[in-house]
Amino acid sequence: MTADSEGAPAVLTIAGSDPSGGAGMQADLKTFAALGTYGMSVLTVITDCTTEGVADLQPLSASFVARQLDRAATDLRPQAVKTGMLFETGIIEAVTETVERQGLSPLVVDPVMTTRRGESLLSSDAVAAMRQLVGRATLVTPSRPEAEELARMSVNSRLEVEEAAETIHDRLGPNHVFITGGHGDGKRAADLWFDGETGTWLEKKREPYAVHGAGDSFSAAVTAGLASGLKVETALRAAKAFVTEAIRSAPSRGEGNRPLAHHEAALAFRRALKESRSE
Ligand code: PXL
Repeated sequence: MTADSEGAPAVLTIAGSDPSGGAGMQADLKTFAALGTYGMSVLTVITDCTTEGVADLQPLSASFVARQLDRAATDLRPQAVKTGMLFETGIIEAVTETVERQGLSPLVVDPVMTTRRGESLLSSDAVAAMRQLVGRATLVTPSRPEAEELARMSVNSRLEVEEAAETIHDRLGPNHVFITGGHGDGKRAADLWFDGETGTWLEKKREPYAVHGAGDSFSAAVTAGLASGLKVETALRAAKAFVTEAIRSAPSRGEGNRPLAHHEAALAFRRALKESRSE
């Protein structure tokens, strides 16, 4: 047996850098480590970002992103892959082509388009390429505004969240759709999971403060779960428990929104796994 097969599962993120450490690649790698997986990362964009938001960004060339991905995935085969901020058409197409050629799976696509403050993290002509990538995903995890863009409809009620998930599934072709913050009534954080047949709401209490990097950390936690061999449903439920606890224990840090407490939340993920095993 090789050392690889005995070690922690390898999991890869293709994402942008957030120097404040709360979102993007940094959030993904912290999540992977907290959940006991071996994290790998392909950098797409360097941002000038703090807890107060993204001030500027510089994308790498699409060919260099593709080369990093090709070589990293050949050297250390990841057991699951997620995408975060890809920013422009060239990078999205290069990632789509390489993921396909390398047969990288399962694939979680977090179709990063905007921050919670509404800052754009995707160039306006890149939505078409993003829709193509979403079609290759095992799971896509849009926020409500991103779901509106992908489904090309406005979403203002639970029923419309359900319709948007079905539309994304049927028109674009991912196996599972998970819309985060799908119902913003203030008190509950309610997300919708659609598996191609049934929509299921996952709900937890919402904290009364804004956080930085919750969507990234959630999709990273699901990807770590899939790399560890969990079924999609088990990975989603454990990731929701993880991100809820990482938000609950987030101390105020910096001038803006709170970055999450990834390490404090690892136990919540493991507890959720135990619960799903005993059901
Ligand atoms: O949370 C979205 C996001 C993704 N990736 C990077 C970011 C952000 C938000 O700030 O900076 C690099």
